[in-house]
Amino acid sequence: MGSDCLFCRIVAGEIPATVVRETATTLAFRDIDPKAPVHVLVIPKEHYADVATLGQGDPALAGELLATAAAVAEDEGLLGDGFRLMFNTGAYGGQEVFHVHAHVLGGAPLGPMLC
Ligand code: D5M
Repeated sequence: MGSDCLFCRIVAGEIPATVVRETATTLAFRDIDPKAPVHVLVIPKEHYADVATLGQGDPALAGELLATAAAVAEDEGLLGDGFRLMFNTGAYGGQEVFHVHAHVLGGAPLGPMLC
């Protein structure tokens, strides 16, 4: 996608982000407006608009995204008490940035619903 996409610009290094993990195909960085003590976004470097498009277009990359999310949860000390992994998808799902991202949320008890 490129210059029109905020998260593509983070991947390109054009917009700063607090990166916590990077692989050849994925990037994890702290959410600018955290909704929990730990709030990290995990994205594929390649542009896909949402998780449905990614899951159907490149299931292997979707798996790599999940592996990075799990590694972030481990790094952040979330595996013992648990955490939430969330993909807002489309207008009714409350998605605001249309470059697929997993929200990794934890560090405190979360309510039954969030965001
Ligand atoms: O969530 C989009 C998320 O993206 C929302 O939690 C804020 C976050 N955001 C927006 N801009 C930035 C930058 N520049 N750095 C880090 N995080 C950012 P959605 O699921 O689309 O509603």
